Amino acid sequence: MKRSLAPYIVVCCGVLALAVVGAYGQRPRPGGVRKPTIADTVRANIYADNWFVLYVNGEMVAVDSIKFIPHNVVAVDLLPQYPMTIAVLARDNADPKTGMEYANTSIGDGGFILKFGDGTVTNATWKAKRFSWGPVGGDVTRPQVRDEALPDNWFAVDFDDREWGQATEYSERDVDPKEPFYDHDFTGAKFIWTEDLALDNAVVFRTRVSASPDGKQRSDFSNLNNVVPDGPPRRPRR
Ligand SMILES: [Ca+2]
Ligand SMILES: [Ca+2]
Repeated sequence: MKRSLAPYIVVCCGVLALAVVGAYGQRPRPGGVRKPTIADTVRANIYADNWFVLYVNGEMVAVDSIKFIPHNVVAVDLLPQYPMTIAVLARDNADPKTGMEYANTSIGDGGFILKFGDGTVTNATWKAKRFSWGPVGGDVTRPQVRDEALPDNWFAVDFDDREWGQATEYSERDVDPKEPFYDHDFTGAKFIWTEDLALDNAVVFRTRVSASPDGKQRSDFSNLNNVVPDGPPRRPRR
């Protein structure tokens, strides 16, 4: 008697699918949320002349590990969530009392550029405001610095930056990035700073990304900590 193989094929395919889903943690969890994997993240490439701290949706996600030289690129994985509020404090290397560098012998310039794997890039649509600048008027004989207090919540999602000006874009020639910059993907991103690349030494940038710039649909994992797990919690090993 000739028997159809169709039921066996269906069962085998089902078992295989469950095995793959289980292995990668993709099984939908109660509430319809699955565990994120590294494939859900995007790579963030960030270069600052000379230092930065980066907040996404009010949380600190990256700090430049080298405050002066060598000029380095910081590359981290982010789990994107939209709308995405990005806030950056960037600092040029400058003496806090004179605004100058290299033992008060010269005025250095700044520069900041960022690209995320979802297509988020720095450009003149970002907001920018200076909080420390000097030497005032470029006067290197009697150098003075002016500071404005950084608001406590400058990185918060609901911080009101409507009165701030736009960032100014600068060319690669203006900023003169060092070698690590060319080893990372910054295609489409622009160097930004305030209107004064040389004298403004502490700058905050902010922007709000309403949806993924590359148009790719991404899962929202923002409520992950409120999802009831599949099984009972594991007991700690003794
Ligand atoms: Ca400077
Ligand atoms: Ca500099």
